[in-house]
Amino acid sequence: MSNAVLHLVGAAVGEGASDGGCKWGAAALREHGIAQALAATGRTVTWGDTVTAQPMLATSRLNAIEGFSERLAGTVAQVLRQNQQPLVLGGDHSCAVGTWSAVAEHLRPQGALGLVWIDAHLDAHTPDTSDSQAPHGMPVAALLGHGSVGMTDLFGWRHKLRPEHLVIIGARSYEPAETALLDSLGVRVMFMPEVLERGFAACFDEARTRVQAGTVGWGISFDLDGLDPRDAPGTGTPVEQGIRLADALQVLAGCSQDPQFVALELTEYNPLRDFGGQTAQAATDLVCSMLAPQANALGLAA
Ligand code: HAR
Ligand code: MN
Ligand code: MN
Ligand code: MN
Repeated sequence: MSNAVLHLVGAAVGEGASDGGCKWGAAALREHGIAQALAATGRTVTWGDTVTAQPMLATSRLNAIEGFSERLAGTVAQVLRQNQQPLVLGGDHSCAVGTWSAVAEHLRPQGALGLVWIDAHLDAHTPDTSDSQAPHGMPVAALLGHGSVGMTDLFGWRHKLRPEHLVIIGARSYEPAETALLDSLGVRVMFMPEVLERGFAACFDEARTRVQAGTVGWGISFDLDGLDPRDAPGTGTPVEQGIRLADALQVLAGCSQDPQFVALELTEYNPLRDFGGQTAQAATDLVCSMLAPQANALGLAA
């Protein structure tokens, strides 16, 4: 899909996290010039609507995210119907429910969705297990069919993602209930010690092979806190010892050229913690690397 028009969708949501700063992430990336940078790689870029969470129309925080998820899903589904490639810019990671539900719905007539989830966290809580009750800690569980019906059953069906079609890379902050759920379902998780030992390249290679097997399309949900905070301090919840930016830029370069690559999502950018714009630039470089029409468009090795 590398020749498709790239359609940027802002996900203005911070209500899914304890610190709401990510709500301003997409607007700040836009101001930083992310669309111009993508256009400079040779892609045709258009900005669509920004979808904004509206807590004043909801009965609870979870309910606000449910309503937001439905509207974001509708927007992403429309982008896909136009044969354009969605780039969803968060926003806290609760936006993944809307993004990937829409991609799964779009692919459903042909087959299943594959997803690589890069994150310091597992995001595999349900409302029954989460101490924080923060919805951005729940999207993986919801996409796997566990959690509140308003998050699991968008478009009227459940299990948007099958466990064998998901790989999580970079996890290093999580609770026992999350590993219990993912273990019971058999999800492949590459915890950070494995990434450090094998290298991000080998891990991503395995992840891509796994999510491509038995699926008709795949994408990446990139939580910026998967990166090391030395390279990306401006995230909702930084955790030490992550994936280095230089490795990510090199390994992910040109990954969207795969004909089965459908969508990219970049989440948890918190401009209120991004003094000097280091993280905005990291985010911009990352999406340019992944979405460039040629792996060498930025002078990076393939
Ligand atoms: N596990 C913690 C919780 O559920 C932190 C969750 C989410 N934080 C994120 N997600 N940034 O990736 O409260
Ligand atoms: Mn996350
Ligand atoms: Mn995270
Ligand atoms: Mn967690």
